[in-house]
Amino acid sequence: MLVNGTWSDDWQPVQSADDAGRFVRQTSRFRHWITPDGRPGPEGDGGFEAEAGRYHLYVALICPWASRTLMARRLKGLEDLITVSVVEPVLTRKGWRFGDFPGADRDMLNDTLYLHEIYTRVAPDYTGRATVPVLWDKKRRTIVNNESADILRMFGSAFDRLTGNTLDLYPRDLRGAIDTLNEDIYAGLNNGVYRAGFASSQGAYDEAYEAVFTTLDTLEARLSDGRRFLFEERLTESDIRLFVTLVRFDAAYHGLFKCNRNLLAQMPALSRYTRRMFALPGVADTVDMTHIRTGYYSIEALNPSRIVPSGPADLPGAPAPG
Ligand SMILES: N[C@@H](CCC(=O)N[C@@H](CS)C(=O)NCC(=O)O)C(=O)O
Repeated sequence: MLVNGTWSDDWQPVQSADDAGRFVRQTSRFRHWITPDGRPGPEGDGGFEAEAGRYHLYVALICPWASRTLMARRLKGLEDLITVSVVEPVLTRKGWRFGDFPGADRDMLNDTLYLHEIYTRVAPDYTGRATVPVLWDKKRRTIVNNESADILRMFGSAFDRLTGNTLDLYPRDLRGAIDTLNEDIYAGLNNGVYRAGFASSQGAYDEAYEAVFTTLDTLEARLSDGRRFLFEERLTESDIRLFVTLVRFDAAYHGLFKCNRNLLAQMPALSRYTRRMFALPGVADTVDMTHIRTGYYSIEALNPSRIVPSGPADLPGAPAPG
């Protein structure tokens, strides 16, 4: 991580822990919002008006948080308006790196090798982890926002006047219910799997494992009536937030993060749902099983040999076995 703008060599992929060994995720620092007219959003400064070609997204395809923003970019038809760079899947001792791994990019925009250089360019005294996603403003040469939940929400509506896209990922009448469900999915599942994987005590792991499978059981029951999405026929940001964790579950969380009561493939409604989401136009392009597998299993603290398992077979988006 960065400490006062300098890369610290004792960086660990495992984030901080509390006294009981529970994994603690850092809060994001850059919280400005792109809005249709440049007025400030719920947090941060104004001056970030929705414009074609002005913004750039730095992502990792291994990362569920970054993948939320990539999915929203596709589903909201923002591909021609917002450019993207993908880091390599392996988190190095200096954090995310740009390079030649298939499906990754060089940083053509800021000409950096490591993502942390982008953070210090904007905040020379930055202390914290240099995380993806990063939403970059080419005009003001600064970071707009590095919190995926914010980026997902602003992509949901800020550019609608430019794109004419009317898909409403956060409809007014569902907002309360979406916020509650997002919170449950975040605590029990999105972050729950990380709490299981990065727990540093048995008690913290047990607690997280319990939360993960309680949440999955609740969602399996909710989807068993055959509904297409979490809110019946309406695709919302909750679906995006759920999908990014489900699609990684059997490939990474079941094995590496020890969330192994069962595979997602053994939960019929959730499996059907995951494939349905995967089949939505453009979504498959945001899922790269090679990046996901290589990236997660390269976390040395959890997998010292860094051997990438071959199975399980038949994952959505995985290259055919052979
Ligand atoms: N709250 C952030 C979390 C992002 C995050 O934790 N990203 C991870 C990858 S999945 C990361 O970049 N980690 C780098 C590090 O910890 O040094 C968000 O949702 O945007």
